[in-house]
Amino acid sequence: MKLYFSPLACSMAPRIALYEVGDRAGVELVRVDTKALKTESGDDYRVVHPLGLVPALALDEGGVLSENAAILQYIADRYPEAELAPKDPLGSSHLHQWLSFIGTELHKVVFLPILDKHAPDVVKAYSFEKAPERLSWVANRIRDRSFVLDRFSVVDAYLFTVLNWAAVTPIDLQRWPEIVVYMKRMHARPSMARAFAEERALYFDETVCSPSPFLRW
Ligand SMILES: N[C@@H](CCC(=O)N[C@@H](CS)C(=O)NCC(=O)O)C(=O)O
Repeated sequence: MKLYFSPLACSMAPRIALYEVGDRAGVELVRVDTKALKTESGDDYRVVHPLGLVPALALDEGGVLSENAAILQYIADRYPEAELAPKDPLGSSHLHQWLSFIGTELHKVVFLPILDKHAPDVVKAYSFEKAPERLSWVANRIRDRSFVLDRFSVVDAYLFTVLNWAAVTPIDLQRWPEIVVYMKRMHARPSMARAFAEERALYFDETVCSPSPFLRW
């Protein structure tokens, strides 16, 4: 299996999930420059994913999966012993509910426009205005829980990855103490700490800017 990723992008979520699985996943990590649309060896990334987006997961049996929600679900289903997703129908629907919410309401509605330097100010303002209600919804959910679902799941991998971006936006997560506690708890998990440390090092190597924004966990 090959996971195509870009440092600290949403592709960190499947990396975390694969670290939870451990060595048996036998994953090869392939870094992508999403601006140049090239892999680190100079291959045209559009051959893997025509839209040039990460993550993409090239499967041993052939074919490529894209979309975080699908890739995360696939990893959880392929390695059930890692217990990365509930198995009962309602638990499974809650997993889909949260993966969809994170992918649409947080990733694309809130964070993408704020992080995209080409997004017009009016779009950024719209996203900034939408953030508090959505983050309060997350905070309410995790107030008395260790994880979004009853136990650790791929939802937490995706949520940690996306909320991590707040550090380089004007969104101050300190307004939601439950989220801060959750992020610290997630970062204490070996799979998260490893993925974050590795990708953070690659990211700052690439951008040559101060690492301080991502130091807070
Ligand atoms: N809906 C896709 C979104 C993927 C996505 O937006 N990936 C970003 C990184 S977080 C990307 O590849 N951006 C590069 C670009 O927009 O050119 C998913 O959930 O996987």
